[in-house]
Amino acid sequence: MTSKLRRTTLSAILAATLAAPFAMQMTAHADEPLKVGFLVKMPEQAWFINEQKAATALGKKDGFTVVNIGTPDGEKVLGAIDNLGAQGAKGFVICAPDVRLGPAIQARAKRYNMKFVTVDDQLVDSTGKPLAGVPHLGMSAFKIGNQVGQAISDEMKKRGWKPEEVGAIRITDYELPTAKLRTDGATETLLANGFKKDNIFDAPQKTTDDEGGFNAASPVLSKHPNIKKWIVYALNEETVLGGVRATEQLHIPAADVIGVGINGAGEAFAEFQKKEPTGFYGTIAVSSTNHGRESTENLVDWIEKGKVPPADTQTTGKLMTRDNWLQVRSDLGI
Ligand code: FCA
Repeated sequence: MTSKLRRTTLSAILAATLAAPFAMQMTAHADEPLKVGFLVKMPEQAWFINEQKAATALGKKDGFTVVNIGTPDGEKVLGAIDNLGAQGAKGFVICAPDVRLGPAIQARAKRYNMKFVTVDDQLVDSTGKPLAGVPHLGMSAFKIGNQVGQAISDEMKKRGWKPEEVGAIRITDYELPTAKLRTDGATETLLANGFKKDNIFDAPQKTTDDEGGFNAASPVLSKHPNIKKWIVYALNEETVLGGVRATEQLHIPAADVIGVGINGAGEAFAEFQKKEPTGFYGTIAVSSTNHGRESTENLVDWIEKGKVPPADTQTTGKLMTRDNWLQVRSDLGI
């Protein structure tokens, strides 16, 4: 054997040895049914519980497995992708805890040759633009914000409130594009209906849940004790509920508060079932069931049939209040 030939043989053996564990890993999972992940930033929030439930139900019906994982920070997201990779999963749906994790998530998915789609919060690249090549399904955020603004304006008129005597707590998360679009949409419609621009006060939130809303709204209320009537809006109903709780803490009567959220999930239902109406007037309900089911279906069709999902699917919402919540809930299949 010439030394050149020996070298070639040796490197071939080396390559085969190195490749063996990967090949074994692939064949070990080859006969198992398809497995995909469903990763959400807040696994305790009713919205995300519904999405994961819908994904799991679709898997049961169509014969694939969904691994539901809660990923509240970047480290957990990357760990979850590693975990899915080791289990032989072929892809995942994700609502990430920070949309700027986009390039890191994309790199990690590539390592395991996994496809992924985003739901609710669209990932961005290093320049802040939507991450290319990652299909997304989310709310038509600005339009749904417009619906929030319209619902508040209509209710203000119904209660005979004069714009000059009303303050607005706009609970914001400007790091999250869908959140900014939602509150911008609401602001636009409120102003178009005669709301006073100077009476809108920003309350930046740290987390997009009740606690985040409460902590953001409280200092705004304390700073303006002369304002007696308040409206509250934000990216979702959990946050608005936190804001409404802050008005209750200061003994502002429910009749003097109009909070309108977005989502239409468990928290709003619980509020509508309270004996007396609270300052939480309503919410723009969107079907979390459809979000969970359709995003998963898109991913699975992509993996199994090579059908690339639409780049950006935008869903619509409907105003849900104490009066119609049961009907809207069943219409939307939530
Ligand atoms: C964001 C919010 C959620 C829900 C979702 C559709 O992720 O944080 O509450 O509104 O968009």
